[in-house]
Amino acid sequence: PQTIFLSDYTPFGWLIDSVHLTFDLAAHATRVISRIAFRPNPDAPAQQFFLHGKDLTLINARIDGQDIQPDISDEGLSCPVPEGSFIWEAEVEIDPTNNTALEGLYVSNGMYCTQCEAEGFRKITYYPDRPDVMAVFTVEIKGPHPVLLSNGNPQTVGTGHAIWHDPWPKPSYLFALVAGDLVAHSDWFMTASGNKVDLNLWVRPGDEGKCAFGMSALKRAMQWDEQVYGREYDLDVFNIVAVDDFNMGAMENKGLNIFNSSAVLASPETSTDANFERIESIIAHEYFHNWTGNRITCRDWFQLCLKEGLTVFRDAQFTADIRSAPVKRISDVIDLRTRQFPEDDGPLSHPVRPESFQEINNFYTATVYEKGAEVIGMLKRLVGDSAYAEALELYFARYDGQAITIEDWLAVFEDITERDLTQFKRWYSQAGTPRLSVKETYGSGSYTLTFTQHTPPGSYSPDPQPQVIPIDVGLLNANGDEVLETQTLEMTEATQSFTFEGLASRPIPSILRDFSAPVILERDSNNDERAFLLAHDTDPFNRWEAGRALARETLCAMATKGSAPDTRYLDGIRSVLRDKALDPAYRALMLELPTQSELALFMSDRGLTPDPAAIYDAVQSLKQAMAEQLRENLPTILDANIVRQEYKPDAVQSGKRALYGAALALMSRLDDGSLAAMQYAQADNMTLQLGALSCLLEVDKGALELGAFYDQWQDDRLVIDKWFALQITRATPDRAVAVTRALTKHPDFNWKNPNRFRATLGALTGNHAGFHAADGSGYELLADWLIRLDPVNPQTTARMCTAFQTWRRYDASRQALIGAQLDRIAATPDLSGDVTEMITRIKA
Ligand code: HT7
Ligand code: ZN
Repeated sequence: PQTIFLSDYTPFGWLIDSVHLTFDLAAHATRVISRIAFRPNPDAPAQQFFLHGKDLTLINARIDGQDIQPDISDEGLSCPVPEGSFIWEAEVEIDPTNNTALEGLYVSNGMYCTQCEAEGFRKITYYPDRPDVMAVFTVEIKGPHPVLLSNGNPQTVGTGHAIWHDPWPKPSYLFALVAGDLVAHSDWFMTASGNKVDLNLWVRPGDEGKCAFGMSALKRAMQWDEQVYGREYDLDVFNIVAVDDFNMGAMENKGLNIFNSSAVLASPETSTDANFERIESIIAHEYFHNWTGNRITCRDWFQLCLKEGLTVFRDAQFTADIRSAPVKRISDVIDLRTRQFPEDDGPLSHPVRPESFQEINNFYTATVYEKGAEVIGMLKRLVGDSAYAEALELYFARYDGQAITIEDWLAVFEDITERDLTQFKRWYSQAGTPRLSVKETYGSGSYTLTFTQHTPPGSYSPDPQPQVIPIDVGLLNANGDEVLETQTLEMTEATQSFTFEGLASRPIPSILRDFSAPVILERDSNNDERAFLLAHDTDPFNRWEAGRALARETLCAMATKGSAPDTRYLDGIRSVLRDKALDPAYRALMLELPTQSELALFMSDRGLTPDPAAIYDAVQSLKQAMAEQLRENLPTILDANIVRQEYKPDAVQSGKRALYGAALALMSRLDDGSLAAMQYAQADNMTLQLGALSCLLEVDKGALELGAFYDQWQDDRLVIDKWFALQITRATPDRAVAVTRALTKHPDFNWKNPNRFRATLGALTGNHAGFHAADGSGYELLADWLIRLDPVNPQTTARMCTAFQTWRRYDASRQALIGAQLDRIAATPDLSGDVTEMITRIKA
């Protein structure tokens, strides 16, 4: 495969005035006719005319009405063209039914749909398939389907024929088409300027009852974007379509968002509170792309974080605003530590803006998305809220309709604040998670914090330089009173001191409040101080963090030294749990233990070799100890958090159910699951039903309920995904591989469906001790299936290779076992470019 470099960027030699596409849909032989008006790009160097194209059968091509015979390769075509403007016309044939890669035009359950980001449009017709070529599209669709959709506004719409026109210039990756037997859940939204927008959520017949929440979330997002960012919707219609076979969560195509059905369909009976919250945030995310991604897009794919980092940041702000800000922040940090820190710490580490790639699909990563959002959060913290708002206004005004770069993005902040962001830009170009260590001194009322930053060198950044780190700090006195309110310290040097005067006694610092930077804080603290902050910190994030750090410390000591659970953790957690002034959702998060993979990273960061079985045993013992410790309190907590009102997936109710569920899991260890069994029988919503089943399986009960669950839900594909995943997630380490293997033989294991594949093999990789079984059976089973899936769907296969990215952290025997599977995958004949790149990088 070819490596592409950011430094090689050259603009395309032509601009496009208009694109007219006609689709004649047929299962195996869809015809696509294109008519494109090209004109020379005055800002581009002279070049050969080249159009991308993949897996296309060219029927004919014409320039200004004259037949031509272009040179065709696997990647596209080239031909001589006139010096000035010209009209390109081509007819190609494609086979959507045999398109199992789910990229380009494909068929899912009889429905035609497209996925063009990043480079899927070239599988539809010959075109300059790059984000900096923006054009106005008109699309005509012919096909025997009741619903025919494309981007923009409808011009003619009926069964068998439709014409759509999108007035906003867009790159090809935002093109979309849908055709099928679909039904709409419809509503409308009045924009602040008084334009009425028709809203439709298109689903398969039978799914109508799962649309109401998605629609209401869309309206909340539209309103929020007007109120907070002043962004209005810009077409007469906004369509969302739910599709069962989809590689990711959703796609922001202009005016026609396409969603994985798991990311939009919901009902109280079939969806958990977590599902509802995820749906709300994905709908918001895709909607927010209308401005951050669509109206202003990326010049090239190296700039992916320009749209993704900013849009993740915006969707997080939205969730924080309409739910709980501390709970959202804590959840995001858990996610960052679970997915992004391991990526940045291993062979797949790359900067937020990578400088080279082979397959762009492999760079839709936690680093680009989540660390990309953290970088924007730091920028906002450094410049302040009002400068951020002004910079964003300028951003939208200056770049509307353009395809731009990170330099352009930073320029608006420099112009508004007159700050030099040269050093800040290192967050975009340096890979790796900075380690921030702290030393402190106190004397004569003067307290000094000295920070040192160090980013471990990696292949992408062999010599990392100091970054600008906003460090939010508060100080407490021994009574737990705040003697210094949160201040943002701006660290720019490798080592830097900050002094606070006039303190009556040595303070207890609360450092990196609100997780003000994506770094690993290395502080020589102790469990007494952590327990103090768990009891007193006024910053909700750091209070939670103190509990998490205590849990990590005690679990690490239990796993490596066989220590007993630290009573300071158990006592501290009990106090928090009993504090009725605290939001139940927050208390539920406090009860959650660090993930086993987080503990593995924590240990390897300390130079220890993590033993997955010992970590698992430590977690089980600590849960048991927590249950014993809270024995007296659990009934009260359970009783106080039963929701008696009609089900609503809002923050208040879901917070109570989260705390109830966490308490029930502990209670099940004391009563052998009898309360959980009762709750399972009475549950009238999926949160309670699945929660109860999970508690039962965790204490090795629930076989009957598991069977009953399948019988009840066998016709609901999204619920059956949960049934697959839960059994594997809850399996003990010695059984996880066998359970997974058995489920891959289940008649419902449709491995070509990415959701089902992820619910099964993805769940295995999430069962830390099961996947890392000492005999290597987890590695072998995953490799078997990756090898099988690759020719069918390289994109999903490549994403799942990341399960091996942490391999160097484990013992020699596990490394050898994983290494052998990586070699086996690499040696597979005709391995896709996607997977080849991933395996090569992981092995490097
Ligand atoms: N911008 C989209 C990213 C994406 C994608 C979505 C679905 C299938 C394949 C895809 N490749 C890239 C989704 C988003 O971040 O909003
Ligand atoms: Zn996105």
